[in-house]
Amino acid sequence: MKLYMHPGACSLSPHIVCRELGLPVELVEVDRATHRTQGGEDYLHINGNGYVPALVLADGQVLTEGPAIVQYLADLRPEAGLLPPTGSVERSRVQSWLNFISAELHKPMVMLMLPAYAPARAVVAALVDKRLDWLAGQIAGPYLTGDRFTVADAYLFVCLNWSPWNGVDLARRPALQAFMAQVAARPGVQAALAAEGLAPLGDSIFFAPRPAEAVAAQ
Ligand SMILES: N[C@@H](CCC(=O)N[C@@H](CS)C(=O)NCC(=O)O)C(=O)O
Repeated sequence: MKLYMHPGACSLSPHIVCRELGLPVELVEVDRATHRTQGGEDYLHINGNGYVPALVLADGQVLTEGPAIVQYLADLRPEAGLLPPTGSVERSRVQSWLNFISAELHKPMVMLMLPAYAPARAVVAALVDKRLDWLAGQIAGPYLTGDRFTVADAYLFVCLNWSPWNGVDLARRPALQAFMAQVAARPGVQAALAAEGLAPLGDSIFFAPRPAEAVAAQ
Protein backbone atom coordinates (compact mmCIF):
# COMPACT_ATOMS: atom_id res chain seq x y z
CA MET A 1 0.00 0.00 0.00
CA LYS A 2 1.04 3.58 -0.64
CA LEU A 3 0.04 6.45 1.62
CA TYR A 4 0.12 9.90 0.01
CA MET A 5 0.98 12.28 2.80
CA HIS A 6 2.56 15.44 4.04
CA PRO A 7 4.60 15.45 7.28
CA GLY A 8 2.46 16.41 10.27
CA ALA A 9 -0.71 16.85 8.20
CA CYS A 10 -3.89 14.84 8.81
CA SER A 11 -2.29 12.02 6.80
CA LEU A 12 -0.28 11.34 9.96
CA SER A 13 -3.45 9.74 11.38
CA PRO A 14 -3.62 6.80 8.91
CA HIS A 15 0.17 6.60 9.09
CA ILE A 16 -0.01 6.11 12.87
CA VAL A 17 -2.68 3.45 12.37
CA CYS A 18 -0.42 1.58 9.90
CA ARG A 19 2.44 1.64 12.42
CA GLU A 20 0.19 0.57 15.30
CA LEU A 21 -1.02 -2.36 13.21
CA GLY A 22 2.40 -3.27 11.82
CA LEU A 23 1.11 -2.83 8.26
CA PRO A 24 3.81 -2.19 5.68
CA VAL A 25 3.17 1.10 3.91
CA GLU A 26 5.15 3.18 1.44
CA LEU A 27 4.99 6.91 2.20
CA VAL A 28 4.70 9.19 -0.82
CA GLU A 29 5.14 12.86 0.04
CA VAL A 30 3.00 15.36 -1.84
CA ASP A 31 4.01 18.98 -2.37
CA ARG A 32 1.00 21.00 -1.25
CA ALA A 33 1.68 23.90 -3.61
CA THR A 34 2.32 21.95 -6.81
CA HIS A 35 0.34 18.79 -6.05
CA ARG A 36 3.32 16.80 -7.30
CA THR A 37 4.98 13.93 -5.52
CA GLN A 38 8.75 13.77 -5.01
CA GLY A 39 8.83 11.37 -7.96
CA GLY A 40 7.07 13.94 -10.16
CA GLU A 41 3.68 12.20 -10.18
CA ASP A 42 0.61 14.45 -10.53
CA TYR A 43 -1.28 13.88 -7.28
CA LEU A 44 -4.48 15.31 -8.78
CA HIS A 45 -4.70 12.06 -10.75
CA ILE A 46 -4.80 10.19 -7.42
CA ASN A 47 -7.13 12.55 -5.56
CA GLY A 48 -8.83 15.19 -7.68
CA ASN A 49 -9.41 17.25 -4.52
CA GLY A 50 -5.65 17.61 -4.16
CA TYR A 51 -5.54 17.04 -0.42
CA VAL A 52 -3.86 14.26 1.52
CA PRO A 53 -4.32 11.52 2.62
CA ALA A 54 -4.95 9.00 -0.12
CA LEU A 55 -4.28 5.31 0.24
CA VAL A 56 -3.49 3.29 -2.86
CA LEU A 57 -4.11 -0.39 -2.38
CA ALA A 58 -2.00 -3.21 -3.82
CA ASP A 59 -4.54 -3.66 -6.65
CA GLY A 60 -4.40 0.05 -7.51
CA GLN A 61 -7.69 1.09 -5.97
CA VAL A 62 -7.63 4.52 -4.33
CA LEU A 63 -9.23 5.29 -1.00
CA THR A 64 -9.56 8.91 0.14
CA GLU A 65 -10.84 10.69 3.28
CA GLY A 66 -8.87 10.08 6.45
CA PRO A 67 -11.76 8.76 8.60
CA ALA A 68 -12.64 6.15 5.96
CA ILE A 69 -9.00 5.17 5.44
CA VAL A 70 -8.34 4.52 9.13
CA GLN A 71 -11.41 2.29 9.35
CA TYR A 72 -10.31 0.32 6.30
CA LEU A 73 -6.85 -0.15 7.82
CA ALA A 74 -8.19 -1.18 11.23
CA ASP A 75 -10.40 -3.81 9.62
CA LEU A 76 -7.30 -5.40 8.01
CA ARG A 77 -6.16 -6.35 11.54
CA PRO A 78 -9.36 -6.58 13.62
CA GLU A 79 -7.56 -8.53 16.33
CA ALA A 80 -5.62 -5.36 17.24
CA GLY A 81 -8.86 -3.75 18.44
CA LEU A 82 -8.27 -0.29 16.97
CA LEU A 83 -11.90 -0.43 15.82
CA PRO A 84 -14.54 -2.56 17.54
CA PRO A 85 -16.53 -5.17 15.54
CA THR A 86 -19.12 -4.20 12.92
CA GLY A 87 -22.58 -3.81 14.39
CA SER A 88 -21.40 -3.06 17.93
CA VAL A 89 -22.37 0.15 19.68
CA GLU A 90 -18.68 0.52 20.58
CA ARG A 91 -17.81 0.74 16.87
CA SER A 92 -20.50 3.38 16.33
CA ARG A 93 -19.05 5.32 19.25
CA VAL A 94 -15.60 5.37 17.62
CA GLN A 95 -17.26 6.44 14.34
CA SER A 96 -19.07 9.17 16.23
CA TRP A 97 -15.70 10.46 17.45
CA LEU A 98 -14.22 10.29 13.95
CA ASN A 99 -17.09 12.38 12.65
CA PHE A 100 -16.83 14.87 15.49
CA ILE A 101 -13.10 15.31 14.93
CA SER A 102 -13.52 15.63 11.16
CA ALA A 103 -16.38 18.13 11.17
CA GLU A 104 -15.97 20.03 14.41
CA LEU A 105 -12.18 20.17 14.84
CA HIS A 106 -10.15 19.22 11.76
CA LYS A 107 -11.59 21.70 9.27
CA PRO A 108 -11.98 24.70 11.58
CA MET A 109 -8.51 24.10 13.03
CA VAL A 110 -7.03 24.11 9.52
CA MET A 111 -8.92 27.33 8.77
CA LEU A 112 -7.20 28.96 11.75
CA MET A 113 -3.85 28.33 10.05
CA LEU A 114 -4.78 29.74 6.64
CA PRO A 115 -4.45 33.49 5.90
CA ALA A 116 -7.45 33.29 3.55
CA TYR A 117 -9.75 32.75 6.54
CA ALA A 118 -8.28 35.59 8.63
CA PRO A 119 -11.48 37.70 8.39
CA ALA A 120 -13.42 34.85 10.05
CA ARG A 121 -10.71 34.00 12.55
CA ALA A 122 -12.48 35.21 15.72
CA VAL A 123 -15.67 33.29 14.95
CA VAL A 124 -13.85 30.09 14.03
CA ALA A 125 -11.54 30.32 17.06
CA ALA A 126 -14.57 30.71 19.34
CA LEU A 127 -16.18 27.60 17.84
CA VAL A 128 -13.00 25.54 18.25
CA ASP A 129 -12.63 26.76 21.85
CA LYS A 130 -16.20 25.71 22.64
CA ARG A 131 -15.70 22.26 21.13
CA LEU A 132 -12.38 21.73 22.95
CA ASP A 133 -13.85 22.80 26.28
CA TRP A 134 -16.58 20.19 25.82
CA LEU A 135 -14.12 17.56 24.60
CA ALA A 136 -11.85 18.06 27.62
CA GLY A 137 -14.70 16.88 29.84
CA GLN A 138 -15.51 13.87 27.67
CA ILE A 139 -12.28 11.88 27.50
CA ALA A 140 -13.10 8.65 29.28
CA GLY A 141 -9.38 8.21 29.99
CA PRO A 142 -6.71 7.69 29.10
CA TYR A 143 -8.16 7.53 25.57
CA LEU A 144 -11.36 8.90 24.04
CA THR A 145 -13.43 5.80 24.71
CA GLY A 146 -11.60 4.52 27.78
CA ASP A 147 -8.64 2.16 28.19
CA ARG A 148 -8.33 1.16 24.59
CA PHE A 149 -6.49 3.15 21.91
CA THR A 150 -8.61 3.44 18.76
CA VAL A 151 -8.32 5.03 15.32
CA ALA A 152 -10.17 8.08 16.70
CA ASP A 153 -7.34 8.70 19.17
CA ALA A 154 -4.80 8.77 16.35
CA TYR A 155 -6.91 11.36 14.50
CA LEU A 156 -7.48 13.55 17.57
CA PHE A 157 -3.78 13.46 18.44
CA VAL A 158 -2.87 14.75 14.99
CA CYS A 159 -5.38 17.63 15.08
CA LEU A 160 -4.40 18.72 18.61
CA ASN A 161 -0.75 18.63 17.54
CA TRP A 162 -1.45 21.66 15.32
CA SER A 163 -2.15 23.82 18.39
CA PRO A 164 1.12 25.81 18.31
CA TRP A 165 0.36 26.84 14.73
CA ASN A 166 -3.32 27.69 15.02
CA GLY A 167 -3.28 29.46 18.36
CA VAL A 168 -5.28 26.88 20.29
CA ASP A 169 -4.38 26.94 23.98
CA LEU A 170 -4.09 23.41 25.36
CA ALA A 171 -2.35 24.63 28.53
CA ARG A 172 -5.73 25.46 30.06
CA ARG A 173 -7.06 21.99 29.21
CA PRO A 174 -4.98 19.51 31.25
CA ALA A 175 -7.13 16.56 30.14
CA LEU A 176 -6.17 17.20 26.52
CA GLN A 177 -2.51 17.68 27.43
CA ALA A 178 -2.54 14.37 29.30
CA PHE A 179 -4.18 12.73 26.28
CA MET A 180 -1.43 14.07 23.99
CA ALA A 181 1.31 12.74 26.26
CA GLN A 182 -0.37 9.33 26.54
CA VAL A 183 -0.73 8.94 22.76
CA ALA A 184 2.75 10.33 22.02
CA ALA A 185 4.33 7.69 24.26
CA ARG A 186 3.02 4.80 22.16
CA PRO A 187 5.78 3.06 20.15
CA GLY A 188 3.63 3.03 17.00
CA VAL A 189 3.08 6.77 17.28
CA GLN A 190 6.78 7.40 17.92
CA ALA A 191 7.64 5.34 14.83
CA ALA A 192 5.25 7.34 12.64
CA LEU A 193 6.54 10.67 13.98
CA ALA A 194 10.14 9.63 13.35
CA ALA A 195 9.36 8.38 9.84
CA GLU A 196 7.80 11.77 9.01
CA GLY A 197 10.82 13.63 10.42
CA LEU A 198 8.79 15.12 13.28
CA ALA A 199 10.55 15.87 16.56
CA PRO A 200 9.47 17.50 19.86
CA LEU A 201 9.01 21.24 19.49
CA GLY A 202 11.33 22.58 22.18
CA ASP A 203 10.24 21.17 25.52
CA SER A 204 6.57 21.20 24.55
CA ILE A 205 4.24 18.23 24.02
CA PHE A 206 3.98 19.01 20.30
CA PHE A 207 5.88 17.65 17.31
CA ALA A 208 7.18 19.68 14.39
CA PRO A 209 9.23 19.02 11.27
CA ARG A 210 12.90 19.07 12.17
CA PRO A 211 14.89 22.02 10.79
CA ALA A 212 16.59 21.18 7.49
CA GLU A 213 20.07 21.64 9.14
CA ALA A 214 19.29 18.94 11.71
CA VAL A 215 18.18 16.49 9.03
CA ALA A 216 21.23 17.27 6.86
CA ALA A 217 23.60 16.76 9.82
CA GLN A 218 22.50 13.14 10.24
N1 LIG B 1 -11.77 15.68 4.13
C1 LIG B 1 -10.37 15.38 3.99
C2 LIG B 1 -9.58 16.62 4.33
C3 LIG B 1 -8.10 16.40 4.15
C4 LIG B 1 -7.31 17.69 4.36
O1 LIG B 1 -7.83 18.72 4.79
N2 LIG B 1 -5.98 17.60 4.09
C5 LIG B 1 -5.10 18.74 4.23
C6 LIG B 1 -3.96 18.43 5.19
S1 LIG B 1 -4.54 18.27 6.85
C7 LIG B 1 -4.47 19.05 2.87
O2 LIG B 1 -3.91 18.19 2.22
N3 LIG B 1 -4.59 20.32 2.45
C8 LIG B 1 -4.01 20.77 1.21
C9 LIG B 1 -5.04 21.11 0.16
O3 LIG B 1 -6.23 21.18 0.50
O4 LIG B 1 -4.63 21.26 -0.99
C10 LIG B 1 -9.98 14.19 4.87
O5 LIG B 1 -10.49 14.13 5.99
O6 LIG B 1 -9.18 13.35 4.45
